[in-house]
Amino acid sequence: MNPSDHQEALTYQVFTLMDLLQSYGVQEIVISPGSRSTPLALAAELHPDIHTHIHPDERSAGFFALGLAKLEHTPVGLICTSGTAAANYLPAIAEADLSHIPLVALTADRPHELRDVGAPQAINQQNMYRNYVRYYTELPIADVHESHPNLLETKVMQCVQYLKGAEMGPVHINVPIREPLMPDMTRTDYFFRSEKGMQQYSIVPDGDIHLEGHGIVLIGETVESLDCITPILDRENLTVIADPRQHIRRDMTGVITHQDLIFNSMDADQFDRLEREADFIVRIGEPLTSKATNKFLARTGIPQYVISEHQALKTFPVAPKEAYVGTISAIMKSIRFTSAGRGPKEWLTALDGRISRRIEKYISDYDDEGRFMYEIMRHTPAQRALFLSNSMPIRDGERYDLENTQRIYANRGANGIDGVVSTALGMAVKTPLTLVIGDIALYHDMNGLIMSKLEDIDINIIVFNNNGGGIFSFLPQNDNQEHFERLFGTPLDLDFKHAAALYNFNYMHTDKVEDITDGLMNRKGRNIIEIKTDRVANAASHQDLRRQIEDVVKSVEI
Ligand SMILES: Cc1ncc(C[n+]2csc(CCOP(=O)(O)OP(=O)(O)O)c2C)c(N)n1
Repeated sequence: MNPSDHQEALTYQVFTLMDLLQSYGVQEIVISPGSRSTPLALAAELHPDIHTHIHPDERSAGFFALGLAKLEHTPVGLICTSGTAAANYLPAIAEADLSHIPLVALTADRPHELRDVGAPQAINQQNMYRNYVRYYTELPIADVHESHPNLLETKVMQCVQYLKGAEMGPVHINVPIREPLMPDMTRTDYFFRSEKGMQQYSIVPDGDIHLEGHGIVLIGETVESLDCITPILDRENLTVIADPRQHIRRDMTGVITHQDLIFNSMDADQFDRLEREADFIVRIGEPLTSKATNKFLARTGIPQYVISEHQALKTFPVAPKEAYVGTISAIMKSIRFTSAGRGPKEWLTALDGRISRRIEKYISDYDDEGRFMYEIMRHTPAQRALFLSNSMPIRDGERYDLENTQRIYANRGANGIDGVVSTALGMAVKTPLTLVIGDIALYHDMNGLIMSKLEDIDINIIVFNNNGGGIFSFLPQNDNQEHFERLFGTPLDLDFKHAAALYNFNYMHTDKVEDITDGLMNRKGRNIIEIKTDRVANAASHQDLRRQIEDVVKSVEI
């Protein structure tokens, strides 16, 4: 191919690829700088309907894209150069796989003659995310063969099938590019900017499902908004329990949210009563955060039914009797519920209320992370989303949320502490947001803070600095003090005021719960609020309050 043919073919390929992806809904792309990816980056940048973000760190970029996509499950693209740059997307792609987030990784690659020969920045990128993506393809080297347009359309059409619906998740297109790398930037006539419909999936079961008696409906995180099924759930014979990440708990009254404390504290007689009174369990959406609830599910003999909006069925913690895959509201509408006798709804909802009141009464005796979380939630306005990091913030969030007013988000697909800052910042582009995070997780993705500065993204970051991994003090590893600090506690002795200064954040620190006010929680701009706590005292006071709750649960008469 002569040089002008090469440039023409390359320009056609990358401009058309970008235009096709945009026409199927990819309107945002996070680009990390590099040379081999030049034509892809320029194509995205020049496309008038694609908004680009520039992120210099691919690991954080992957999570930033995940955050951009997370709020509405809109597809977001990623562009990086060849080599280890691409490998850095893996953690975010693994999370996207498990949390069904439509990411499109476009990795530039060396052409075939530069692979396996010792050429620089060339690693094996072929299907490198194979365990985590729904679709992989490699484009041919751009050429002028007449089959090329059809091939591009086909590949994009195949890949976008996974950006919506029951198999939604990440996809990977590897793009080998030969030098010279500059496309013809005048050829924006390749951008047709058409809108291609992506099928709106609605899978409806063909049979009639009949569930008789009293049921417990456990609802985890879902892509579909479940507001429309509240009238179906609002029945005498259904006890509804919602995960903190399930927003139905904001809109529906009588939803139980203290399931973790309830299942943690129930004794054998109470479990027996539940077994007698509940005839079935319906599990909707993703598995729940609460360990105690999952333990209960694993051991109960009550027949369980799973309703999954994704083909990749998650049976954790135990395989159900039956599973239905499809649109949740359609499935729920097709279920015939009939009831007789007395179920557990009354005492379970009463118990949920009594736990709230007990927390309310005694919480002010403490000044630990749980108390701070309680105050943070009380003072955060409803329109602000809360992103709660793994591991204690999401658990404390579940435990001490008495008002159920905010939308709560977390990376609970793979439960990683990597990429939390970047995911939260990606989300903060689209909604006012507060991130609550521990010191280790903040350190882990400190690089991610740069996007707040580069794109002027407002965010409130509240860091519980207990100088190490607080979660481990709640685990049996804590019993062996000889190795605990070095292997699990891992104190880092960090003072985040330096991070705040480096990334141009406002900074304040406090150890007084009185400082958690409406004003502080709704502060505009880019803020890091550091709360210094003590891991050992925090674990002890958590156990203390838990004993109070145990008393409440145990006092329920059988
Ligand atoms: C990428 C990754 N590495 C390690 C872990 C294991 N892990 C879970 S929680 C945790 C400590 C977190 O500490 P911090 O962020 O300070 O929060 P805290 O436990 O104090 O709430 C670690 C290392 C993980 N979940 N993800």
